[in-house]
Amino acid sequence: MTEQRIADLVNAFRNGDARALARAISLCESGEGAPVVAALHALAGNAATVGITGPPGVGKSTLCAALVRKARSAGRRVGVISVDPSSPFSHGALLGDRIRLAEHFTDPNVFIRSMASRGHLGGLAGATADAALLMDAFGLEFIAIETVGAGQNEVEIAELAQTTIVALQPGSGDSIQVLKAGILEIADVFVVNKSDHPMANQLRREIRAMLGIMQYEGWVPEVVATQALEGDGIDALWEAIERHALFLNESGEIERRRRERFAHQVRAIAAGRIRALVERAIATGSDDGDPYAAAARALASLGIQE
Ligand SMILES: Nc1nc2c(ncn2[C@@H]2O[C@H](COP(=O)(O)OP(=O)(O)OP(=O)(O)O)[C@@H](O)[C@H]2O)c(=O)[nH]1
Ligand SMILES: [Mg+2]
Repeated sequence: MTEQRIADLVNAFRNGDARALARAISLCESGEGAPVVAALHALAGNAATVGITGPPGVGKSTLCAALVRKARSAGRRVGVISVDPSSPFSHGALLGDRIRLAEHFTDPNVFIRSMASRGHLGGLAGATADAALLMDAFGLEFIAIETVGAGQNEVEIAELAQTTIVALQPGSGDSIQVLKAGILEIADVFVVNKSDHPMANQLRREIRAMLGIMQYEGWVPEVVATQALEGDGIDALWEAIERHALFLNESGEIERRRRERFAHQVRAIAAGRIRALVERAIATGSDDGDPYAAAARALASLGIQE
């Protein structure tokens, strides 16, 4: 893009044109977002970002839609980022999200964006972090980021969001998954969704028992039971999010998280670039003989001497 077109885009963005926001995010997705982020990042820093993660089908999108409704009734301008772990174009889940978020599609104060986490340099942290930053800079005040829990995704969402919600459902063995995936360290709020299920109380007990084993300093994760479809428990969830935000502000933890998020983004961008350069060196190098020597040659071609 020419400098003039970038300047026009930045101007339209500053004037509150939602198409400019969409365009800016698309540029980030195609790896061309650097000048736009450079021009706009200073406007960010005011949004509350909430990550919602959990196993497939647990009700993340339904929770997300309910939280959007809540944020709108509190008068906040809202952004939603729905991260699809595979392709956003082939997955049925996206259609489902559109249906669940349908009532918000016509609301000019709700900006909804789906993204693929694969295929971006830096994975989830790459374009998703850019999108969250740009939505924040655009003046959206509550940003919800949904991603399917798939190992690394949960950890990344916790780096990205101020408040991380881990949604689980009763009768699915989810608590075992939590232990395995290291989710206890990253959840700020646990949601037991579909709490009309007979096993809901057991799941709550299991989560509480797991929390009891951990040594938390400061914030101890809350456990909220919801029935997202009916809107039950959403007020309690909203209050837990607000308590967590208050804790972050009063303890100064918010600044530490901001620094961590920044470092995480820098790491993702820099590592993504190095990876791309290494891939290029591999593609153009010879593929016989000693892999260590080939790696050293690839690094040497980037000016890195071991
Ligand atoms: N009984 C019951 N069903 C629910 C509840 N919340 C969501 N559902 C249903 O569960 C199904 C999955 O909900 P989604 O919100 O799409 O779940 P998700 O976690 O976003 O799913 P993926 O994005 O595909 O991983 C839908 O059919 C919802 O209607 C609930 O509290 N109780
Ligand atoms: Mg979903």
